[in-house]
Amino acid sequence: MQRAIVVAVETRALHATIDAELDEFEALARAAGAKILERIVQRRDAVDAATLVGSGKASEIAQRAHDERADLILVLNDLRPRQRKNLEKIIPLPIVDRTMLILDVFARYARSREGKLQVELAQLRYRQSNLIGSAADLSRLGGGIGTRGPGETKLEVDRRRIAQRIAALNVALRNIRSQRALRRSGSQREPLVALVGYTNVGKSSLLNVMARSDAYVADRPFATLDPTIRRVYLAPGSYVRMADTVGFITDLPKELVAAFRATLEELQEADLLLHVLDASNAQWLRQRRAVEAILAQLELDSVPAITVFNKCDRAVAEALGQTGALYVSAKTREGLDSLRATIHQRVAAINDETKV
Ligand SMILES: Nc1nc2c(ncn2[C@@H]2O[C@H](COP(=O)(O)OP(=O)(O)OP(=O)(O)O)[C@@H](O)[C@H]2O)c(=O)[nH]1
Ligand SMILES: [Mg+2]
Repeated sequence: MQRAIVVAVETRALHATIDAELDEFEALARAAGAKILERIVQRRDAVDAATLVGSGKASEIAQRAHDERADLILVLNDLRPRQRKNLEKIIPLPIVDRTMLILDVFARYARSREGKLQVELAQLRYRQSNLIGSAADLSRLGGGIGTRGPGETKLEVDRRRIAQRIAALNVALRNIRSQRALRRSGSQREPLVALVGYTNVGKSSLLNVMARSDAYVADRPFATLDPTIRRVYLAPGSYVRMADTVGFITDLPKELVAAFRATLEELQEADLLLHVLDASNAQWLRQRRAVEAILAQLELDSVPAITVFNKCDRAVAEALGQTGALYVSAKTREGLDSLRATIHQRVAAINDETKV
Protein backbone atom coordinates (compact mmCIF):
# COMPACT_ATOMS: atom_id res chain seq x y z
CA MET A 1 0.00 0.00 0.00
CA GLN A 2 1.24 3.47 -0.85
CA ARG A 3 1.03 6.07 1.90
CA ALA A 4 -0.59 9.24 0.62
CA ILE A 5 -1.29 12.77 1.78
CA VAL A 6 -4.34 14.40 0.21
CA VAL A 7 -3.96 18.06 -0.69
CA ALA A 8 -6.67 20.47 -1.85
CA VAL A 9 -7.12 24.19 -2.33
CA GLU A 10 -10.56 25.35 -1.28
CA THR A 11 -11.28 28.23 -3.61
CA ARG A 12 -14.53 30.18 -3.36
CA ALA A 13 -15.85 28.23 -6.33
CA LEU A 14 -15.21 24.95 -4.53
CA HIS A 15 -16.55 26.04 -1.15
CA ALA A 16 -20.00 24.45 -1.39
CA THR A 17 -18.92 21.05 -2.69
CA ILE A 18 -15.42 20.49 -1.38
CA ASP A 19 -16.34 17.96 1.31
CA ALA A 20 -18.25 15.79 -1.12
CA GLU A 21 -15.47 16.10 -3.67
CA LEU A 22 -12.82 15.13 -1.13
CA ASP A 23 -14.85 12.09 -0.02
CA GLU A 24 -15.17 10.98 -3.62
CA PHE A 25 -11.48 11.67 -4.27
CA GLU A 26 -10.47 9.57 -1.28
CA ALA A 27 -12.71 6.71 -2.42
CA LEU A 28 -10.84 6.83 -5.74
CA ALA A 29 -7.52 6.85 -3.87
CA ARG A 30 -8.49 3.81 -1.84
CA ALA A 31 -9.64 2.01 -5.00
CA ALA A 32 -6.19 2.75 -6.46
CA GLY A 33 -4.61 1.13 -3.40
CA ALA A 34 -3.54 4.17 -1.38
CA LYS A 35 -3.63 4.52 2.37
CA ILE A 36 -4.60 8.08 3.27
CA LEU A 37 -2.53 9.56 6.06
CA GLU A 38 -3.98 13.04 6.21
CA ARG A 39 -6.05 15.67 4.40
CA ILE A 40 -4.49 19.12 4.03
CA VAL A 41 -6.89 21.79 2.76
CA GLN A 42 -5.81 25.39 2.15
CA ARG A 43 -8.41 28.11 1.79
CA ARG A 44 -7.55 30.77 -0.79
CA ASP A 45 -9.51 32.99 -3.15
CA ALA A 46 -7.84 31.27 -6.07
CA VAL A 47 -5.12 28.68 -6.60
CA ASP A 48 -1.51 29.89 -6.72
CA ALA A 49 -0.42 30.16 -10.35
CA ALA A 50 3.07 28.86 -9.64
CA THR A 51 2.65 26.20 -6.96
CA LEU A 52 -1.13 25.62 -6.59
CA VAL A 53 -0.98 26.00 -2.79
CA GLY A 54 1.02 28.93 -1.43
CA SER A 55 4.74 28.27 -1.32
CA GLY A 56 4.80 28.37 2.49
CA LYS A 57 2.06 25.75 2.56
CA ALA A 58 4.03 23.66 0.08
CA SER A 59 7.03 23.61 2.44
CA GLU A 60 4.75 22.67 5.32
CA ILE A 61 3.38 19.77 3.24
CA ALA A 62 6.92 18.65 2.44
CA GLN A 63 7.70 18.53 6.15
CA ARG A 64 4.51 16.59 6.99
CA ALA A 65 5.26 14.15 4.18
CA HIS A 66 8.74 13.61 5.56
CA ASP A 67 7.49 13.13 9.15
CA GLU A 68 4.77 10.71 8.13
CA ARG A 69 6.92 8.78 5.65
CA ALA A 70 4.47 9.47 2.81
CA ASP A 71 5.10 7.92 -0.64
CA LEU A 72 2.98 10.27 -2.67
CA ILE A 73 0.87 13.42 -2.75
CA LEU A 74 -2.65 13.30 -4.12
CA VAL A 75 -3.93 16.65 -5.35
CA LEU A 76 -7.67 17.28 -5.78
CA ASN A 77 -7.44 20.42 -7.95
CA ASP A 78 -6.45 20.42 -11.60
CA LEU A 79 -2.69 20.88 -11.93
CA ARG A 80 -0.96 22.71 -14.75
CA PRO A 81 2.34 21.20 -15.88
CA ARG A 82 4.21 24.18 -14.49
CA GLN A 83 2.53 23.94 -11.07
CA ARG A 84 3.38 20.25 -10.95
CA LYS A 85 7.05 20.92 -11.76
CA ASN A 86 7.35 23.67 -9.16
CA LEU A 87 5.60 21.63 -6.48
CA GLU A 88 7.83 18.65 -7.15
CA LYS A 89 10.83 20.84 -6.49
CA ILE A 90 9.51 21.66 -3.02
CA ILE A 91 7.96 18.28 -2.21
CA PRO A 92 10.26 15.50 -3.42
CA LEU A 93 7.48 12.98 -4.01
CA PRO A 94 5.35 11.92 -6.97
CA ILE A 95 2.34 14.18 -7.36
CA VAL A 96 -0.78 12.49 -8.62
CA ASP A 97 -3.85 14.48 -9.66
CA ARG A 98 -7.47 13.37 -9.94
CA THR A 99 -7.23 12.43 -13.61
CA MET A 100 -4.17 10.25 -12.99
CA LEU A 101 -5.97 8.62 -10.08
CA ILE A 102 -9.04 7.80 -12.17
CA LEU A 103 -6.84 6.47 -14.96
CA ASP A 104 -4.96 4.41 -12.41
CA VAL A 105 -8.15 2.80 -11.08
CA PHE A 106 -9.08 1.95 -14.66
CA ALA A 107 -5.60 0.55 -15.33
CA ARG A 108 -5.81 -1.59 -12.25
CA TYR A 109 -9.16 -3.17 -12.98
CA ALA A 110 -9.65 -3.32 -16.76
CA ARG A 111 -9.98 -6.97 -17.79
CA SER A 112 -11.00 -7.22 -21.44
CA ARG A 113 -8.45 -6.67 -24.17
CA GLU A 114 -10.41 -3.71 -25.48
CA GLY A 115 -10.69 -2.20 -22.01
CA LYS A 116 -6.96 -2.49 -21.41
CA LEU A 117 -6.10 -0.95 -24.76
CA GLN A 118 -8.48 1.94 -24.15
CA VAL A 119 -7.03 2.67 -20.73
CA GLU A 120 -3.47 2.57 -21.97
CA LEU A 121 -4.41 4.94 -24.77
CA ALA A 122 -5.99 7.37 -22.31
CA GLN A 123 -2.98 7.23 -20.00
CA LEU A 124 -0.48 7.87 -22.77
CA ARG A 125 -2.49 10.78 -24.12
CA TYR A 126 -2.69 12.31 -20.69
CA ARG A 127 1.04 11.95 -20.10
CA GLN A 128 1.71 13.42 -23.51
CA SER A 129 -0.43 16.51 -23.00
CA ASN A 130 0.71 17.10 -19.42
CA LEU A 131 4.41 16.60 -20.01
CA ILE A 132 4.65 13.83 -17.44
CA GLY A 133 7.02 10.93 -17.67
CA SER A 134 10.57 11.90 -18.37
CA ALA A 135 12.87 8.98 -17.54
CA ALA A 136 13.98 10.72 -14.37
CA ASP A 137 10.42 11.09 -13.05
CA LEU A 138 9.58 7.50 -13.74
CA SER A 139 12.63 5.97 -12.10
CA ARG A 140 11.73 7.92 -9.00
CA LEU A 141 8.08 6.84 -9.16
CA GLY A 142 8.92 3.19 -9.61
CA GLY A 143 5.67 1.76 -10.89
CA GLY A 144 3.23 2.98 -8.26
CA ILE A 145 -0.01 4.95 -8.56
CA GLY A 146 0.17 7.19 -11.59
CA THR A 147 2.64 5.05 -13.52
CA ARG A 148 0.88 1.70 -13.53
CA GLY A 149 -0.31 0.54 -16.93
CA PRO A 150 -3.14 -1.97 -17.49
CA GLY A 151 -2.06 -5.49 -16.60
CA GLU A 152 0.88 -4.21 -14.55
CA THR A 153 2.84 -3.13 -17.61
CA LYS A 154 4.84 0.03 -17.06
CA LEU A 155 3.89 3.07 -19.05
CA GLU A 156 6.19 3.97 -21.90
CA VAL A 157 8.89 6.46 -21.01
CA ASP A 158 10.30 7.66 -24.27
CA ARG A 159 8.30 10.37 -26.02
CA ARG A 160 8.91 9.11 -29.53
CA ARG A 161 7.86 5.62 -28.53
CA ILE A 162 4.73 7.02 -26.88
CA ALA A 163 3.58 8.41 -30.23
CA GLN A 164 4.26 5.07 -31.96
CA ARG A 165 2.46 3.16 -29.22
CA ILE A 166 -0.57 5.49 -29.47
CA ALA A 167 -0.78 4.82 -33.21
CA ALA A 168 -0.53 1.05 -32.67
CA LEU A 169 -3.23 1.14 -29.97
CA ASN A 170 -5.57 3.02 -32.30
CA VAL A 171 -5.14 0.37 -35.01
CA ALA A 172 -5.72 -2.50 -32.57
CA LEU A 173 -8.87 -0.84 -31.19
CA ARG A 174 -10.28 -0.22 -34.67
CA ASN A 175 -9.84 -3.90 -35.49
CA ILE A 176 -11.63 -5.06 -32.36
CA ARG A 177 -14.52 -2.70 -33.08
CA SER A 178 -14.96 -3.68 -36.69
CA GLN A 179 -15.09 -7.34 -35.69
CA ARG A 180 -17.75 -6.55 -33.13
CA ALA A 181 -19.79 -4.57 -35.68
CA LEU A 182 -19.73 -7.59 -38.01
CA ARG A 183 -20.91 -9.93 -35.28
CA ARG A 184 -23.69 -7.58 -34.33
CA SER A 185 -25.04 -7.03 -37.81
CA GLY A 186 -25.67 -10.80 -38.11
CA SER A 187 -27.75 -11.21 -34.97
CA GLN A 188 -31.54 -11.01 -34.88
CA ARG A 189 -32.12 -8.36 -32.30
CA GLU A 190 -34.27 -7.96 -29.26
CA PRO A 191 -34.63 -4.38 -28.00
CA LEU A 192 -31.51 -3.03 -26.29
CA VAL A 193 -31.86 -1.32 -22.92
CA ALA A 194 -28.75 0.26 -21.42
CA LEU A 195 -28.04 1.04 -17.77
CA VAL A 196 -26.19 4.32 -17.42
CA GLY A 197 -25.35 6.46 -14.43
CA TYR A 198 -22.84 7.71 -11.94
CA THR A 199 -20.32 5.21 -10.62
CA ASN A 200 -21.37 3.10 -7.60
CA VAL A 201 -25.13 3.78 -7.90
CA GLY A 202 -25.94 0.06 -8.32
CA LYS A 203 -26.21 -0.49 -12.09
CA SER A 204 -24.58 -3.92 -12.01
CA SER A 205 -26.62 -4.89 -8.95
CA LEU A 206 -29.80 -4.00 -10.85
CA LEU A 207 -28.67 -5.99 -13.88
CA ASN A 208 -28.03 -8.96 -11.60
CA VAL A 209 -31.47 -8.95 -9.99
CA MET A 210 -33.21 -8.30 -13.31
CA ALA A 211 -31.29 -10.97 -15.25
CA ARG A 212 -30.49 -13.36 -12.41
CA SER A 213 -26.85 -12.93 -13.39
CA ASP A 214 -23.67 -12.41 -11.41
CA ALA A 215 -21.93 -9.36 -12.85
CA TYR A 216 -19.22 -7.99 -10.55
CA VAL A 217 -20.50 -5.66 -7.82
CA ALA A 218 -18.35 -3.75 -5.33
CA ASP A 219 -18.59 -0.75 -3.05
CA ARG A 220 -15.91 1.26 -4.80
CA PRO A 221 -15.82 3.53 -7.86
CA PHE A 222 -15.49 1.92 -11.29
CA ALA A 223 -16.21 -1.69 -10.39
CA THR A 224 -17.51 -2.20 -13.94
CA LEU A 225 -15.17 -1.35 -16.79
CA ASP A 226 -16.10 -3.84 -19.45
CA PRO A 227 -19.55 -3.71 -21.05
CA THR A 228 -21.77 -6.74 -20.40
CA ILE A 229 -25.10 -7.65 -21.97
CA ARG A 230 -27.69 -9.99 -20.40
CA ARG A 231 -31.12 -11.10 -21.49
CA VAL A 232 -33.89 -9.84 -19.21
CA TYR A 233 -37.44 -11.16 -18.97
CA LEU A 234 -40.17 -8.49 -18.85
CA ALA A 235 -43.49 -10.22 -19.52
CA PRO A 236 -44.60 -13.45 -21.24
CA GLY A 237 -42.92 -13.49 -24.66
CA SER A 238 -41.20 -10.14 -24.00
CA TYR A 239 -37.46 -9.96 -23.46
CA VAL A 240 -34.87 -7.24 -23.84
CA ARG A 241 -31.10 -7.25 -23.92
CA MET A 242 -29.82 -5.19 -21.00
CA ALA A 243 -26.37 -3.62 -21.18
CA ASP A 244 -24.29 -2.66 -18.16
CA THR A 245 -21.76 0.10 -18.74
CA VAL A 246 -18.87 1.86 -17.11
CA GLY A 247 -20.04 4.41 -14.55
CA PHE A 248 -19.55 8.13 -15.00
CA ILE A 249 -18.02 10.69 -12.65
CA THR A 250 -17.88 14.50 -12.41
CA ASP A 251 -15.28 15.93 -14.77
CA LEU A 252 -14.58 12.57 -16.35
CA PRO A 253 -11.12 13.06 -17.85
CA LYS A 254 -11.38 14.02 -21.53
CA GLU A 255 -8.73 11.43 -22.40
CA LEU A 256 -10.99 8.73 -20.96
CA VAL A 257 -14.06 10.04 -22.76
CA ALA A 258 -12.05 10.00 -25.98
CA ALA A 259 -10.69 6.50 -25.40
CA PHE A 260 -14.07 5.07 -24.42
CA ARG A 261 -16.01 7.13 -26.94
CA ALA A 262 -16.41 4.38 -29.53
CA THR A 263 -17.66 1.88 -26.95
CA LEU A 264 -20.00 4.39 -25.40
CA GLU A 265 -21.31 5.58 -28.73
CA GLU A 266 -22.59 2.08 -29.34
CA LEU A 267 -25.19 3.05 -26.77
CA GLN A 268 -26.73 5.19 -29.52
CA GLU A 269 -28.17 1.92 -30.76
CA ALA A 270 -30.02 1.46 -27.49
CA ASP A 271 -33.81 1.66 -27.66
CA LEU A 272 -34.00 2.90 -24.09
CA LEU A 273 -31.62 4.17 -21.42
CA LEU A 274 -32.18 3.55 -17.72
CA HIS A 275 -30.52 6.47 -15.98
CA VAL A 276 -29.85 5.02 -12.54
CA LEU A 277 -29.49 7.40 -9.57
CA ASP A 278 -28.45 6.63 -6.01
CA ALA A 279 -31.35 7.60 -3.75
CA SER A 280 -29.18 7.08 -0.66
CA ASN A 281 -26.64 9.69 -1.72
CA ALA A 282 -27.22 13.32 -0.75
CA GLN A 283 -25.19 14.25 -3.84
CA TRP A 284 -27.62 12.59 -6.27
CA LEU A 285 -28.52 15.82 -8.06
CA ARG A 286 -24.89 16.76 -8.69
CA GLN A 287 -24.30 13.22 -9.95
CA ARG A 288 -27.34 13.38 -12.19
CA ARG A 289 -26.11 16.61 -13.78
CA ALA A 290 -22.65 15.14 -14.37
CA VAL A 291 -24.18 12.13 -16.11
CA GLU A 292 -26.49 14.29 -18.21
CA ALA A 293 -23.53 16.39 -19.35
CA ILE A 294 -21.60 13.31 -20.45
CA LEU A 295 -24.64 11.85 -22.21
CA ALA A 296 -24.97 15.11 -24.16
CA GLN A 297 -21.28 15.04 -25.02
CA LEU A 298 -21.72 11.52 -26.41
CA GLU A 299 -24.87 12.56 -28.28
CA LEU A 300 -26.89 10.10 -26.26
CA ASP A 301 -29.31 12.73 -24.97
CA SER A 302 -31.78 12.00 -27.76
CA VAL A 303 -32.13 8.32 -26.81
CA PRO A 304 -35.38 7.79 -24.85
CA ALA A 305 -34.61 7.45 -21.14
CA ILE A 306 -36.26 6.72 -17.84
CA THR A 307 -35.02 7.84 -14.46
CA VAL A 308 -34.61 5.10 -11.86
CA PHE A 309 -33.71 5.85 -8.26
CA ASN A 310 -31.98 2.78 -6.83
CA LYS A 311 -31.16 2.06 -3.15
CA CYS A 312 -34.61 3.33 -2.14
CA ASP A 313 -34.27 1.03 0.90
CA ARG A 314 -32.11 3.81 2.40
CA ALA A 315 -33.22 6.89 0.49
CA VAL A 316 -32.43 10.40 1.71
CA ALA A 317 -35.50 12.63 1.98
CA GLU A 318 -34.46 14.98 -0.86
CA ALA A 319 -34.41 12.09 -3.32
CA LEU A 320 -38.03 11.12 -2.71
CA GLY A 321 -41.08 12.32 -4.62
CA GLN A 322 -39.38 13.24 -7.92
CA THR A 323 -42.04 13.20 -10.59
CA GLY A 324 -41.69 10.78 -13.45
CA ALA A 325 -39.05 8.72 -11.64
CA LEU A 326 -39.22 5.10 -10.56
CA TYR A 327 -38.01 3.99 -7.15
CA VAL A 328 -36.39 0.58 -6.79
CA SER A 329 -33.96 -1.34 -4.62
CA ALA A 330 -31.67 -3.99 -6.03
CA LYS A 331 -31.16 -5.08 -2.45
CA THR A 332 -34.76 -5.56 -1.28
CA ARG A 333 -36.14 -5.97 -4.83
CA GLU A 334 -38.74 -3.31 -4.15
CA GLY A 335 -40.15 -1.68 -7.28
CA LEU A 336 -38.71 -4.19 -9.74
CA ASP A 337 -42.11 -5.33 -11.00
CA SER A 338 -43.08 -1.82 -11.96
CA LEU A 339 -39.62 -1.29 -13.51
CA ARG A 340 -40.18 -4.35 -15.70
CA ALA A 341 -43.66 -3.15 -16.62
CA THR A 342 -42.42 0.35 -17.46
CA ILE A 343 -39.60 -0.94 -19.65
CA HIS A 344 -42.08 -3.27 -21.36
CA GLN A 345 -44.46 -0.40 -22.16
CA ARG A 346 -41.75 1.98 -23.33
CA VAL A 347 -40.08 -0.57 -25.57
CA ALA A 348 -43.43 -1.63 -27.04
CA ALA A 349 -44.33 2.03 -27.70
CA ILE A 350 -40.99 2.65 -29.41
CA ASN A 351 -41.40 -0.45 -31.56
CA ASP A 352 -44.91 0.66 -32.59
CA GLU A 353 -43.61 4.06 -33.60
CA THR A 354 -40.88 2.64 -35.77
CA LYS A 355 -43.33 0.32 -37.51
CA VAL A 356 -45.56 3.21 -38.62
N1 LIG B 1 -28.51 -0.46 0.23
C1 LIG B 1 -28.39 -0.76 -1.07
N2 LIG B 1 -27.15 -0.96 -1.60
C2 LIG B 1 -27.08 -1.24 -2.92
C3 LIG B 1 -28.23 -1.35 -3.75
N3 LIG B 1 -27.83 -1.62 -5.01
C4 LIG B 1 -26.48 -1.69 -4.97
N4 LIG B 1 -26.01 -1.48 -3.72
C5 LIG B 1 -24.60 -1.45 -3.30
O1 LIG B 1 -23.94 -0.36 -3.94
C6 LIG B 1 -22.59 -0.68 -4.26
C7 LIG B 1 -22.33 -0.46 -5.74
O2 LIG B 1 -23.08 -1.39 -6.50
P1 LIG B 1 -22.72 -1.74 -8.03
O3 LIG B 1 -23.84 -2.55 -8.56
O4 LIG B 1 -21.33 -2.29 -8.13
O5 LIG B 1 -22.76 -0.27 -8.65
P2 LIG B 1 -22.44 0.19 -10.15
O6 LIG B 1 -23.37 1.31 -10.47
O7 LIG B 1 -22.47 -0.98 -11.07
O8 LIG B 1 -20.98 0.77 -9.96
P3 LIG B 1 -19.76 0.89 -11.03
O9 LIG B 1 -19.74 -0.32 -11.86
O10 LIG B 1 -18.59 1.01 -10.13
O11 LIG B 1 -20.02 2.15 -11.79
C8 LIG B 1 -22.40 -2.13 -3.82
O12 LIG B 1 -21.81 -2.15 -2.55
C9 LIG B 1 -23.83 -2.68 -3.77
O13 LIG B 1 -23.98 -3.76 -2.87
C10 LIG B 1 -29.53 -1.13 -3.14
O14 LIG B 1 -30.59 -1.19 -3.75
N5 LIG B 1 -29.53 -0.84 -1.82
MG1 LIG C 1 -21.02 -1.77 -12.19
